[in-house]
Amino acid sequence: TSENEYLQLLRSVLERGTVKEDRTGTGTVSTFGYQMRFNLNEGFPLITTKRVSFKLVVSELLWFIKGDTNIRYLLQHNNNIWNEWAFKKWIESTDYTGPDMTGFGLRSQSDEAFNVLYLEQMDLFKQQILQDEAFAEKYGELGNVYGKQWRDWKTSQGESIDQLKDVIHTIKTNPDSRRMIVTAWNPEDVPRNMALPPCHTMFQFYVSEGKLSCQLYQRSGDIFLGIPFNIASYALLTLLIAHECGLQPGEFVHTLGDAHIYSNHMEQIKTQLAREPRELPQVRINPDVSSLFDVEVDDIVLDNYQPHPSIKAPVAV
Ligand code: DHF
Ligand code: TMP
Repeated sequence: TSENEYLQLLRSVLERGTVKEDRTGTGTVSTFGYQMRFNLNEGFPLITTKRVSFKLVVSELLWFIKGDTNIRYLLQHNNNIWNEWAFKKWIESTDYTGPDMTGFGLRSQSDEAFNVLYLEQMDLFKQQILQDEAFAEKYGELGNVYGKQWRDWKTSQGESIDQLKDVIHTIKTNPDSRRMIVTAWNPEDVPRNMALPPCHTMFQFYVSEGKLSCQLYQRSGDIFLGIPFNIASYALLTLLIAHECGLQPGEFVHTLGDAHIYSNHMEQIKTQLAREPRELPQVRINPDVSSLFDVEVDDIVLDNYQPHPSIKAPVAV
């Protein structure tokens, strides 16, 4: 199945990658420039050699599509994948008066006593985001990340551009266009205004023979944790837009810049590579919903997903 594209990436970086330090202090093995292709008619590319939570993929994607950049929505959907980056802004603020959390990402992995304190503070933080709207507005905000740039890019004239709406309009009215691009990389905002500069930087659509394809350029990819989510997320976005535009799905092409395996994911990857990929699942979209902007969590159903067990790994902050 097309899962082999992903397993090949793992093997290729293990074989050809070079050791490289990184921002988080974790250390990686890395390569530069790589491309995978997923035929969306061969099943939905949700990795089966470990369990990937499709629910989390769906709620994160709907959060982007809504243009939301506050983790409150994610927490309301039991999605914790962006917590660390909001928490980091909170503990670095002057309003935070708890125990020192500097460097919590690495310290929580090496110091068990600290980890207990960290989990306690993280829990308090999550509760406060959920219960206190004013607090959430201030500290749940990740800045001008994906949702903002996709739906409400601010021009120098103070106008707003809805890139996602515009690109859907072009797919419907001028499908041969070679300009169907959405970019999250806003060079004005990157150094000022973001918890994490966008990893999935820009994507382009392509229509041929009634099929919609999508290519993503991802500048930086955490091969074990992030990339399985990114593949599923963009594959789903392509299905949803094809559904709205009355097209069949084509391919998802995933192009990577710095593709890396973190040094503390090596054991996990060996476990995963020893497993046999299984048949890919399928995704069904509620036929009664046509607009991408009306889709809700329950309109998307995953069938026949029988993965190997999940494999835990620490995320580099
Ligand atoms: N930083 C780094 N270093 N790697 C990332 O993949 C990453 N991804 C971000 C933000 N920053 C990042 C957003 N996406 C997980 C998956 C995707 C994601 C963030 C985190 C993650 O930890 N997944 C785990 C557990 C998920 C759960 O059940 O909560 C997994 O096993 O897939
Ligand atoms: P960086 O900004 O220093 O590149 O760090 C970002 C890390 O997060 C890097 O390991 C890539 C990873 N990442 C993904 O792989 N996918 C994602 O969707 C996101 C947001 C991050």
